[in-house]
Amino acid sequence: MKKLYCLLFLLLSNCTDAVMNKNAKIYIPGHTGLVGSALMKKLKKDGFNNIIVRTSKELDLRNQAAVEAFFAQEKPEYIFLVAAKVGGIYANKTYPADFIYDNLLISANVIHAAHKHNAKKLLFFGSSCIYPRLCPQPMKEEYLLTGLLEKTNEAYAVAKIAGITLCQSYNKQYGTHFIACMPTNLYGPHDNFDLEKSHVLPALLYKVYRAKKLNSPHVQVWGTGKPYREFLYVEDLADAAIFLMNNYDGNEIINIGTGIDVTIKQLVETIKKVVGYDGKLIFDTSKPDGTPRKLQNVDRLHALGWKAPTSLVAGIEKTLAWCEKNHIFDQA
Ligand code: GFB
Repeated sequence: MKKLYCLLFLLLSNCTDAVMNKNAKIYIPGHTGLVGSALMKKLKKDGFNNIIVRTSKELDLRNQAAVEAFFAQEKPEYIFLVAAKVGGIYANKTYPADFIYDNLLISANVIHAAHKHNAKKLLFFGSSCIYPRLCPQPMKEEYLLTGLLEKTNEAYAVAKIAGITLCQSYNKQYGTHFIACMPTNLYGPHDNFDLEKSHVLPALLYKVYRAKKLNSPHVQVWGTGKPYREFLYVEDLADAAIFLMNNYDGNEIINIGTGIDVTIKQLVETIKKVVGYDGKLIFDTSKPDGTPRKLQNVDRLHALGWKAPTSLVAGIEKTLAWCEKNHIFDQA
């Protein structure tokens, strides 16, 4: 029955000839960030030669008129909508107004302009925090909007759910090909390593690296260490995104992850091994744990033929090598 469902789903969701040709006009709003950088690298490596970008200084995506003028001038065919205000649990909890305002405007302006200027296809990037705080694990796409959200990232999650609904509504009303993927927690080169605003993996990699360098007897970890998290190496995400742009055209959201999660304690123990640090861990339980678990069900993605190749250890090793090569932790 499951095989038949996946086959049916494949047939229905694969009905467009939108395989990008190498000189297709591709626009990547947010090209300098974690995901944007990985996408740029992969698209160039794959021979795509007509990629247009603008820095946030050159084009403020919250400014509707400016976005409209850019699309009227450039008329991009394919859009990887990775631009967003992102951050870890502390940033989400502390700046909710910025997270909902910026992300709502960016999605509405870009998606509307993409429709108005007849873009062939757009891929919207959501996040696994859109799912209810206590939904069954692993989380299937159909669990969306079936329960209360995690309070620490509610503003961001609501903005991302609005982005999904924008895509689905334009598809319904105008027949656009706007698809939406839900990546799990990401990490890799070009990440944000700010110890307050970043996500857990870059923060702990930095802290453990610094503790080894300074011979500190211990490292501080936020929360209890008990929550589970799933981590996807960002270059795998870039590969999956291009795969979906070429092979998926469903109106349903699609999860992107590894299907494997670890506790925060297991994560920091893995980072200690990769860095070669054997000091103690101090858990600061005054800091929030957030969602207890958010493991994504990736059957839909696997049924399309894509699987994440990079293991957590290999991904952390690659990220550490990139940080050392780019002197990210030199001021440690
Ligand atoms: O990655 P993170 O900040 O965000 O935190 P979420 C994951 C877990 O790691 C939490 C713990 O339980 C943190 O308490 N943690 C331990 C740490 N030490 C640290 C540390 O030094 N820094 C950080 N940042 N965490 C985010 C959402 O939730 O996930 C975003 O707020 C987005 O909106 C993102 O969805 C993917 O995984 O809890």
